[in-house]
Amino acid sequence: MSTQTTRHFINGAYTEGTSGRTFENRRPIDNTLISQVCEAGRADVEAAVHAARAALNGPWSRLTLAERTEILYAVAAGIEQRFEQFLEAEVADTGKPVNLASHIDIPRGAANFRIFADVVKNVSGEHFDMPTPDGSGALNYSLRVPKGVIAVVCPWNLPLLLMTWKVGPALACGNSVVVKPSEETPSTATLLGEVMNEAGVPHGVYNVVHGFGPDSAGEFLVSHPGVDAITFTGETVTGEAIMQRAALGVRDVSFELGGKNPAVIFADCDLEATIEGIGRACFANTGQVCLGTERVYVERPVFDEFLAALKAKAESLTLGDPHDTATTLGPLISLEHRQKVLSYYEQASADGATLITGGGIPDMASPYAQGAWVEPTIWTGLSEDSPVVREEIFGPCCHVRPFDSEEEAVRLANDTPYGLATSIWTQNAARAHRVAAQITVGITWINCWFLRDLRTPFGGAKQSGIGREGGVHSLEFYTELRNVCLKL
Ligand code: NAD
Ligand code: 6OD
Repeated sequence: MSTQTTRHFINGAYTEGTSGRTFENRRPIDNTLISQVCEAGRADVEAAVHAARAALNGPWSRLTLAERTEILYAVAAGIEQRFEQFLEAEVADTGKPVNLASHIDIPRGAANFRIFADVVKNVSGEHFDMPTPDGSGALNYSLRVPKGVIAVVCPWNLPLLLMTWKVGPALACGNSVVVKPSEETPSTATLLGEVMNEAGVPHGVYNVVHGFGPDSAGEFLVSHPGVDAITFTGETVTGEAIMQRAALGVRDVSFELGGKNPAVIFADCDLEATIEGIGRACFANTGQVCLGTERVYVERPVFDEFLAALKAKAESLTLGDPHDTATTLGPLISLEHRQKVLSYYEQASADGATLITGGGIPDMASPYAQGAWVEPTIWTGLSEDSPVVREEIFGPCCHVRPFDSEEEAVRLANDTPYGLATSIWTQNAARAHRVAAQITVGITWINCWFLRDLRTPFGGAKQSGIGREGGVHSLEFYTELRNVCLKL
């Protein structure tokens, strides 16, 4: 069987580019080869940015808002028409269960275009009448104009969902984009090129270049002076590197970065619903969700009961064939990432953790023995300064610790350089409200987790990000607000 090639998508056409270099894309379930991926050189990134600029100055800018949004609805419909193709591509790249990808990743890929088409159709501007010395007056009004060519640099954990979460609003606001998908998950961004063409998106509006970060497509793209702004989702340390590049030319950034998210569970919570929510927050997508919970603080009276129930939840997860509807846990994204996660499992044991469940590599039958599987894992008994409690692991694991007062819970939750998300579990609404106000994060869930309304502001505090996207908040990043003063 011939090996497939994953190509760049530049100016409406697939191309192998000019670098002559390729890299392997492998299935994390069994480490078999999916495709050889073309790696973009500087010339390929240059071609993509050039195409994006030409489209911006050409046909894309001449469309009316109604025409542009109709095209975005067609993109959403196109994803839905090719649902199975997107699903298969995402499942191959990530190993996530079809149950998960078919309910979250792929539907959100379509929804991200629809919601932002709706948002931009309903934006109103501001205007101010002002007096002038000659008495005739002046009218100030604001215009929102596209920011330009946007670089979209993506991670691997929710590839289509997180990429379209940026491309949807960028295109809705009239920008053009050059996307750099994660080297681990190049397939769905590539497939989207076909949908863009079928939906009538002018060539050059949506471009995809493949490669790695440093000294590869990612760095070439964010360093390119033809890029007007950079939206990035990934690790905080990568955000720091990109921000240095963005400083050249004083380009704007929107960053969704790492987290070490706490959950705070009070004794009066609905324990069954809490276990269900925390089980998802710790283990969904094999713990590879930036909003996931890796620190769980539980009020002492329910600590033992909670821990036993969470252990049972972890042990009920079924690993295996992603196409089997009984499968609830996939592998990690790669053997390399598994090495990182396992190093924290070893660190936990070196730091004297009590292992409640998991802690290693599961016994997987053929053909999965070569895959990047890891056991869902729970610890207690670590001190708060252990790297296991301080650093983002991005695996299916959590540390659970008891607390004795609301003040202590808030102090523990806030003791981190990150500030992405938290969840609070209690039936006391006043307390929930009080605690929510004190935990420094961008996103707080009370008695739920990852319940998303795409109109709401999304982003992180502290080292978890810069800026907010979602609904009208996305317009702050994807448009320039221009004031016009008309002397009457
Ligand atoms: P990563 O930072 O390693 O890579 C993300 C992307 O950046 C990849 O496409 C990579 O090739 C590229 N890249 C790496 N170095 C670069 C450089 N110097 N210049 C330009 N591009 C570069 O992140 P990851 O491992 O793919 O994803 C996991 C991380 O993403 C976790 O830290 C997770 O918390 C975070 N994340 C955050 C959010 C959020 O909303 N806050 C969402 C998803 C993931
Ligand atoms: O739901 C979203 O829009 C979003 N940005 C989710 C991020 C998940 C992180 O892994």
